[in-house]
Amino acid sequence: MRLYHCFSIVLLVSSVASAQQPAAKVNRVEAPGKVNSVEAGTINSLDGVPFEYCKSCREILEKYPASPDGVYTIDPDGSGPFEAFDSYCDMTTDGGGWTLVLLSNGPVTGCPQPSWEEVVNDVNINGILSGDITSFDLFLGVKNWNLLGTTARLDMGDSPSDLSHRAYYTFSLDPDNYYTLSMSDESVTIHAEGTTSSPGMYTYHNGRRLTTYDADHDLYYTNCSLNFDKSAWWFGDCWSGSFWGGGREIFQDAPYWSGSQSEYFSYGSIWMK
Ligand SMILES: [Ca+2]
Ligand SMILES: [Ca+2]
Repeated sequence: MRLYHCFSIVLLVSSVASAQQPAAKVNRVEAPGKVNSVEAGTINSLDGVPFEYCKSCREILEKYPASPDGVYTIDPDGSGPFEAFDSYCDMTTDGGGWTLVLLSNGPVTGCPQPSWEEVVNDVNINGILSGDITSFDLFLGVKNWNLLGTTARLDMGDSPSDLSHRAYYTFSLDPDNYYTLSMSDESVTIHAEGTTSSPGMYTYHNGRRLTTYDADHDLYYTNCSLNFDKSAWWFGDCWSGSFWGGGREIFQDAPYWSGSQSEYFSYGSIWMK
């Protein structure tokens, strides 16, 4: 865990040495209006300047260019009402600065089963968030996604170092219509398997609304989430694949796409920048 101050670039000079040391368990800002008041025993300020978290992995890397991959605390809306939270940053791939928003290591831990309130607001994790990206699953609350950037990166394959697909999209979610998925400008850089360049994410799920087990916004006559292990997803009628797989009874419990044949993966992730 690393704790970085993002108030001013001036501070970078005086604080960069200590900032690159692993920090103790990170402080939470107590209330939105008390940005400079954090829990006792943690950093209250640097040189008298109130503490602020960086808003994204991209901002951390801009201000601390030597930052490695790992878990960081970010606060995407800054002094706004959303609480800061811990997430994983990819600081090396394609220039770095990528904030993890969705991660599936299906065979390891199953899938998160967030309610609508949880999928909007919380960091939904199976396992333990750590620097080992193959050891947990994550579905970051969708209210944060637009704040992290406008480019999404999709990785899928046997592991982070053995990818079958990588694609980039201009990406946003519509909070006024159940976080409808809007993707465009697909750009594929790795395509080692299957018959479609982008395995179902763009070709089928673009324009779909987000559904959870307790909030049915899909086109099927029942709730697709309940058919597929209570996973939250941008179902249509119901899918051409999902990062969470089909549930334990029918399809493998891992990233799966039916847009082309035999696309079963052990690892999938989506990043924003
Ligand atoms: Ca905030
Ligand atoms: Ca339905």
